[in-house]
Amino acid sequence: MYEIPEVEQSLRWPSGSLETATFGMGCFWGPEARFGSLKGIVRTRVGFAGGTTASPTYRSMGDHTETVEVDFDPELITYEEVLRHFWRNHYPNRDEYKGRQYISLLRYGGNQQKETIDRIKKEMEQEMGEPIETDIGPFENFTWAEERHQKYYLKRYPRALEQLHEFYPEPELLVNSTLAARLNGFVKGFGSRASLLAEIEEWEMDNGGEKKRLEMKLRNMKW
Ligand code: MHO
Repeated sequence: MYEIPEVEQSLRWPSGSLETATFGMGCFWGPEARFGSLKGIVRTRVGFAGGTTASPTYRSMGDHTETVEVDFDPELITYEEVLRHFWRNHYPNRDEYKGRQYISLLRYGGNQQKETIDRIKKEMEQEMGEPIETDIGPFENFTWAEERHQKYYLKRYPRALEQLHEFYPEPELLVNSTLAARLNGFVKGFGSRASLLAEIEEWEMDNGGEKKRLEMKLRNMKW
């Protein structure tokens, strides 16, 4: 599965079993930051989904769409709430001005998610006052985008990355880090240092020492 950074391994999420949401809402850099800042979102990653082209890459994604995947704890944020954030933060009926690269896309991971989508879509159509044209279908595949696109906004801060290297020595560990997901949102203007410190304070971790390490890292971070 996903390799979790050592410093976050004892973090326990209340529901004990995470759910995944898969969606595209334009360039994937922004939504990864936005969702990464939400309480209950545990991990984020960006990639390509929704098409048939084999081994998509950023330069040749074929019929795939720029997609974000988030693992979330349904006790802290429900799929309903994720969907409302999704539809309220992009316009789902834009032209396919670059083929399928930037279309509004939802992929569901089972019948329960599908039913929730049907229900919240109706609610959002009322709110928007027009029919929603999001491309909706069952999850089939998701290919991770190249390293440089993961936590894209955080990558603009090489000095901070250097300080995070101790916790996340491999690129994949940074992708799978909850703290890095929050920081990627933070540098984009989502959430504040104070709100993040308050959240970490609430995190349930077996080992108090590791929580201290996370807090110290954040307190001492030089941007
Ligand atoms: N090429 C656009 C969007 C990038 S997004 C990963 C830009 O540079 O802003 O498609």
